[in-house]
This record gives sequence, C-alpha cells and structure tokens, in this order.
Amino acid sequence: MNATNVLEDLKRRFPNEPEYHQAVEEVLSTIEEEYNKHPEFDKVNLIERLCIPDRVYQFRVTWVDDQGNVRTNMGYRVQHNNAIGPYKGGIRFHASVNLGILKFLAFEQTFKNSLTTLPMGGGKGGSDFSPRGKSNAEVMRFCQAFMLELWRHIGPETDVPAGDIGVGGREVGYMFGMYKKLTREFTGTLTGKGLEFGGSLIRPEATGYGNIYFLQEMLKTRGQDLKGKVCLISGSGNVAQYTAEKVIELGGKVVTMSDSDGYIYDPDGIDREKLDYIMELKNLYRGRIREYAEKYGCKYVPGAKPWGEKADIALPSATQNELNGDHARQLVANGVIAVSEGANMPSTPEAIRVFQEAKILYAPGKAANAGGVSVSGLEMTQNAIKLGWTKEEVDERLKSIMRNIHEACVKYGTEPDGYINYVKGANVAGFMKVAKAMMAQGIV
Ligand code: NDP
Ligand code: 2IT
Repeated sequence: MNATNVLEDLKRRFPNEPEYHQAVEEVLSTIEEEYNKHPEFDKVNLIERLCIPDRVYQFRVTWVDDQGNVRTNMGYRVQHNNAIGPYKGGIRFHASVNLGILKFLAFEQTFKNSLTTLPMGGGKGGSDFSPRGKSNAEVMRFCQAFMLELWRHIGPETDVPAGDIGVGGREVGYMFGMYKKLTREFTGTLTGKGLEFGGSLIRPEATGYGNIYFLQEMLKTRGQDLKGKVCLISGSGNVAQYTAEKVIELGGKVVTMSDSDGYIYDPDGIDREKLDYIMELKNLYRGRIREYAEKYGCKYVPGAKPWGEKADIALPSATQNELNGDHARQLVANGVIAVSEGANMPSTPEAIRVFQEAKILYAPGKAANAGGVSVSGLEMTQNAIKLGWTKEEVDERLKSIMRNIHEACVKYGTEPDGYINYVKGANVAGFMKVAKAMMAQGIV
C-alpha cells in the first residue's frame, strides 16, 4: 500500500469531504509501515475495503414546527464496518452535519470501537437539524420523524446508535419511543437510554470520566498526577461537563469552558457548585456559557477558543478542528504538558505535529474518548442479559478498558527514544484487530 496513492484516489472519488480525507490520511500515514509487513492484506485490497463505508443511508426528514411550517432536514446513517461486531456509533444533530463529516466520524469510530476490546463495529449518523432554539415539542417531533426512516436500518444485532453532539438523553428517549412503536419490540437498539428503560449507570459520565482515566495513565508515564494541575476545557456539553467533574474530583483546577459563541475564563477555578450551575444552565435551560461570566463576574471572550490561556493540560471537548497549529504553539509556549481529546478529531494535523515535535503527552480522541462507546457496549451487554450493573461495577470496567487502551497505545506506539506516539499506537492497535477479522471473513 502506498498511503499517498490511496488517499489521492479517495479524494478523486469522494471530493468535497475534507474531514473524511483528514481522518483517513491520519490513519493511513501511521499504519502504512505495519500494513506493508503483511503482503496478504494488499492482495485482497484490504485498505480500500476498510476506508470506504460498507453502506450509507440518506433520507429526507420532514416535520412540522410550532408555527405550523413544514420543515425538511437531511438524515444519514453511515454503516462503516461490522467485521468485529454490529455497527455502533452516535447520532449527531447539528447545522454543520453533512455526509463527509459523518463519514469521518464513522471511520474513526471503527478504530475506536476496536480499541475498546468489546465486539462493536463502526457507524455514525445524524442530521443537519439544529436543536438550538427549538422547543421540546419540536425536538420530539423531529426525533420521531428521523426514526420513521432510520428504524428499518438498525437493530440490536445490526446497528446500535447512541448520542453525540445535539443528541443526549432527551433525544435518545424520543427516538427510542418511536423505534419501539414501529418495531413493536423492546430491545436495546439505542444506547444512552434513561435508567428506567434499559440505560446504564455511568453512561452519561463515561466519555468525560474515561478521558480523565486515560489522562491519568499518560501522566503516570511521566511520574505525574492531576493534583493542582490547571486545565483548559472547551465545550460545555455532555463530554465537557463530566470531564470537568472528574478533574475537580481528582484535585485539578478547571479554568475554562466554552460553547460555540465564546469561552469563559475563571482564574479561581470552576468548583463543584459552579459546575452544578453550568449543568443546570446547559441541560435544563439550554442557555449560553456567557451567562456564567455574568453570574460569577469573570472574563468572557466572545468568538474565541480558550487555548491562549495559561495551563498545564488541555482537554478539547467540543468539536472537530477546534484547535489549530497556532493554538497548539500557544499551548506549548505556555507550558502545557498534556492534551487529551474528549472530542473527535479536535486538533488539526498541524496542531498534532506541534504537540508531537514538542514531545508532550498527546492522546487522540479515538483512544481518549473511547469511554463513552465502551459504556454503550456495556449497556448492550446489560440489555442482552436483562440485568443492570451497579455504578461501581460499570465504573471499574470503564477504568479497566481505559487502562487497556493505554497499554495498547504504549505497545504499538513507543518510539525508539521512548516517546509514546499515541496516534500511531491507537491506529495500529485498532487497525490490526479489524484487519485480522476481515481477513478471516473472506472477500465480502
Ligand atoms: P453536546 O452537544 O453535549 O455538547 C457540544 C458542545 O460543543 C457544546 O458546548 C457546543 O456548543 C460545542 N460545540 C458544538 N459544535 C461546535 C462548533 N461547531 N463550534 C464550537 N463549539 C461547538 O455534545 P457532546 O459533549 O456529546 O460532544 C462533544 C464532542 O465529543 C464531539 O466531538 C463528539 O463527537 C465527541 N464525543 C462524544 C461522545 C458522547 O458520548 N457524547 C463520545 C465520544 C466523543 P453550543 O451549545 O453552542 O452548540
Ligand atoms: O463518538 C462517540 O464515540 C460517541 N458519540 C458515542 C457512541 C456510542 O455509541 O456510544
């Protein structure tokens, strides 16, 4: 395999999908060497079969807003690869959603899910519907209309969606209700469900907690821990909130959070009580992070990212490409020792190069944020055996999965000088399992 040629070919066949190209390029450039040690892979064109999704569903979603207007959005489900288990991955509702973005997310998910050690393939779905400013009733009608198309393509052994940006417990609940009505079956086809109807304890917390468990493992390799460390967090949604919760619990100090309008900087640290306020503001009132600055009298910077503030650790937890080369240089210049990604592909390729050249600890999302889908996998298991595990049991399993992922990264990513290249480690480890499964299953 020649990574450059494969990528050029994909760009020609699938133009105008820059995020998909970006995700593929990162993986190909890091697995090329290992791949070429296995000539049997190339004989069956494994690489193209792994980069191009198995199938993509695209549909129109029509719903009626509160004023009686008939509205349309696009709906998608990308089923990328099911070599190691049913397709699994979240659903994103955001105005920016398009096929290229969902293809990048489904591709990444395939490697991430492989790393979790659980039997899950990779998929992703979503819509360009924006929940922002919509009433509860509008969100419900949209979720129902979306499921009216999607339900034929998913199932507990086929494809199991969950949440992502713009899709949390409320949306999963509405989609599950409609799915159940259409199929006339109560199965664990969506994860991230409410606790009363098959959800798992710790699932809402899992991505953020998992990221911090992974960060702890990274810090240990340098004889460090989180105590007293100043952390920058971007985003203020599900992942950002529980990342902050775990940092605070472990004695770190969170000084920033953000949303798509700007960021707040609180030099005294966001403590438990202030975080409760943010959770209420975001999850209940669906307000803006600016209101935090008004309430606590701290700095609010509209239209900017938090990466220029001085800190020890950066935890990007909002969206893709939110941290560029300039941001990365600022972080390094300010003495950051670790960057651990709660979001999917938040750092641009240039930013990643800056972190790696500075030899700081840098964990890509597909390793560091795998805790969310891991607990989704544990939710599937609990649904299958019709039992619910305790909080302690799920949390222990989550910790152990994050430790395993860290070990796999160390195994496949340690360079001759001892620096752990977590990007290479995660990509090679994730790839090898899927590749072996595909080889064993023949040319399909
Ligand atoms: P939420 O919708 O709960 O929160 C998203 C946060 O990011 C909000 O603060 C939002 O601000 C901000 N944001 C979203 N889009 C943009 C944008 N284009 N520019 C700037 N800010 C933006 O989503 P999650 O917390 O679930 O997801 C955050 C990230 O984590 C995503 O990359 C997702 O793919 C990833 N992830 C999520 C997992 C999960 O289990 N939920 C698991 C693994 C990864 P605003 O309110 O203004 O839109
Ligand atoms: O990006 C992700 O891993 C998620 N949004 C969670 C997917 C899941 O199936 O729980």
